[in-house]
Amino acid sequence: MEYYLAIDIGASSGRHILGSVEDGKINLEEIYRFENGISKIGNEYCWNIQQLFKDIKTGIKKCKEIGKIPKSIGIDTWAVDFVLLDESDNMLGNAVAYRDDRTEGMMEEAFKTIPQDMLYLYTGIQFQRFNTIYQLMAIKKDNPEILEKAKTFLMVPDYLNFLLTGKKVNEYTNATSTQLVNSFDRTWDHKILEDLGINKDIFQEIQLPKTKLGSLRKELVEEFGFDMEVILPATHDTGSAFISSVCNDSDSIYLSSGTWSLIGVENRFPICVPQAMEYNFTNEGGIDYRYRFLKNIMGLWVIQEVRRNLDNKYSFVELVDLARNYMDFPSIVNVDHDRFLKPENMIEEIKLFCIETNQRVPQEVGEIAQCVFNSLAHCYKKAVSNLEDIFEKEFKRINIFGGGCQNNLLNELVAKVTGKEVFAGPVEATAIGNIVAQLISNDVFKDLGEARQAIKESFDIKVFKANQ
Ligand code: ADP
Ligand code: LRH
Repeated sequence: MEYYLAIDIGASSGRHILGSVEDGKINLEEIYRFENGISKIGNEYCWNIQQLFKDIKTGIKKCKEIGKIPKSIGIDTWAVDFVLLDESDNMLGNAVAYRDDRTEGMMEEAFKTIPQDMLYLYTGIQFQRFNTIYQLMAIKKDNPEILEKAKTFLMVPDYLNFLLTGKKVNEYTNATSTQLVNSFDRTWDHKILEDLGINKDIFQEIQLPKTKLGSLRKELVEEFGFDMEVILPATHDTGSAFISSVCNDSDSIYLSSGTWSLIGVENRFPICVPQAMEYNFTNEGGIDYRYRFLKNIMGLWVIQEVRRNLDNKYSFVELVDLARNYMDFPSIVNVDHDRFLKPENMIEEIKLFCIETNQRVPQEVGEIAQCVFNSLAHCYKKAVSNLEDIFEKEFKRINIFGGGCQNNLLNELVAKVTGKEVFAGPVEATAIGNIVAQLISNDVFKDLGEARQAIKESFDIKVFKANQ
């Protein structure tokens, strides 16, 4: 049996999942899981990259312990965040997280140099204040010496790949999330970089998913007691997740449900029409140059924060069960508002929103959870209606995948509120997409079509009827 290892690191947790193929079906085995999150270093919210790399190594060592040494591995993570390296390849500053408020006002600053509509036309990328472009502008304003010393720009998974292999490349799907890649040329947009005064030489060659990066550094081979090939999946987790949609027809909408909810469709070309910009839909690069035309919605981050505010006393399953006691709770908050990006206290912020909008203020834990899930479903409904406006057609179903698709209450609410049939699964969509890129690169599957067919046949999908 040949094994392929996906290391999928989301904003809330990371996991090592071994994939193998038997009789055309994909089997998964989770061998290691670890926490991820942001914490303050000085006055900045940061990722602990060093700890992540330790966890990556611990999980790789598990493969040897269980006697399943993978033929190749691939890493994917959340998007937009990066590190800058000096001439000796040391990190300059911290791995600052996108929720840090250093980017406040930076979008408006960028638009002074590049008009907003031109930026959208060049890149097709939505306007989120945390995009890499605005993070780089924040560094330029607050710590210009960092950018002056920087010799290398690597996105988080690029950096982890560099630590594994010694090779420096920027993988395409994640690079597009920077809002610095031209959506038609599919490479760094030097005009944007020049206009913003960012040194173009720090950016690496863009490499596509399925590229074989090479073997491990010598010292790691010694540490692990084996070598393996590092392959680029769609290193942007959402790019890998969308590969695993089981509804690949033109009547289906995809919803990758995790810390973020990413809702949209897959296209062969970017859609940069004014209406798409007005609705703030993005055209992120995908495998085989598929474009994910989607909207970012605040997602299960909101319930993660509620849970944290309650000292993690309740599991996600318990929060869903408690919410079921308050199905008629009426208040709806605009979860998509920037105020929910990193509030001091999520529960208080939700209550405040209800007070300000003259709605009933949730008090019980179940009321708060119900308010969050119902609000998410209503937010999805709006995005669906935006999509139907742009495509001038009605979509029939929504395929929800990722960790959040285990929330049956949310699945039911989405079916009820949007009036669309919901297909829930696969849960580990991102890891599967990551493994599939490796499988195609290793000629186990001939192409994406064959791989998607295998995904459909390999994983259980739950159906929620619209009128339930
Ligand atoms: P990330 O974007 O961090 O990779 P995941 O895809 O792992 O996120 O999804 C995490 C989310 O999935 C959690 O925030 C939680 O809301 C939801 N979740 C995970 N397990 C369950 C479960 N058993 N029941 C309901 N919801 C769940
Ligand atoms: C989801 C995700 C999303 C990005 C956000 C920063 O994990 O990658 O696609 O917009 O994190």
